[in-house]
Formats: sequence, structure tokens, C-alpha cells
Amino acid sequence: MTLNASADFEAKSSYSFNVVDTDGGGLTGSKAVVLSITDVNEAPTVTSAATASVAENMPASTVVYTATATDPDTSAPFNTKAWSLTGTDAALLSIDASTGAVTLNASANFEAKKFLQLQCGLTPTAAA
Ligand SMILES: [Ca+2]
Ligand SMILES: [Ca+2]
Repeated sequence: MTLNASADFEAKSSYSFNVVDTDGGGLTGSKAVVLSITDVNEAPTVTSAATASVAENMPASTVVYTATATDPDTSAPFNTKAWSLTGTDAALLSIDASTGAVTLNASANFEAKKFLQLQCGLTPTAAA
């Protein structure tokens, strides 16, 4: 028995079918079978923009960017979000692990630094 197409847990979590054996005399035996699809973790996609801007000298608590992501998975822990920052200027900013809100650690000075580079990382949290 083989699948005609790759199984997708999110689209269909089980398949039901009957297997039938017919002997040379025309008699049959059959059994109803339920095939369960096991959920596999799929990677999230970060959907928020690649650029953002904020006026210089804004207070450090100003939210300068909000990270968003979609995840093909529909149940925890495979669909939970935990945001973190990496990249060149990650140390100058903070991200809220649950909301994805990015704030400056100190007020940005345009004359000192015109661009901050960061990369939003998303890692699934461990199963509870
Ligand atoms: Ca999945
Ligand atoms: Ca996932």
C-alpha cells in the first residue's frame, strides 16, 4: 500500500479504506483500515517587512518594528512562537519573545547611526 500523494497532517489527519482479497473461486475477505497521519513540525515563515524606520531621538521604549510569522502547524508546541534577535545590531535592540515587538535599548541618534541591522529569529518552544 502506497500513498498517491505525500500526506499532509494539516489537510487530512487520517485515511480510511478497505482492503479486499478475492480468491480464484470468487470469494472475498476484507478489512476496514484507518491510517493515521503523524504530525511533523514544519518551519515558520517570518511575514513582516524587511525594512522599518523610526525618527531619531525617540524614547527607548518606542516599538520600532513588530515581527509576525505564519506556521503551517495548527497545534502546540509545533505552532508556538518564541522571538529572538540576531544580526549585526541585535545588541542595540530588544524583542518581546511572545509579541515580536522590537524596541530600542537606547534612543537612536541619526548622526551616529543611520541603519540598524537585525534579524528576527523564531524558534519553537519545547513541549510542556
Ligand atoms: Ca505539521
Ligand atoms: Ca512549526
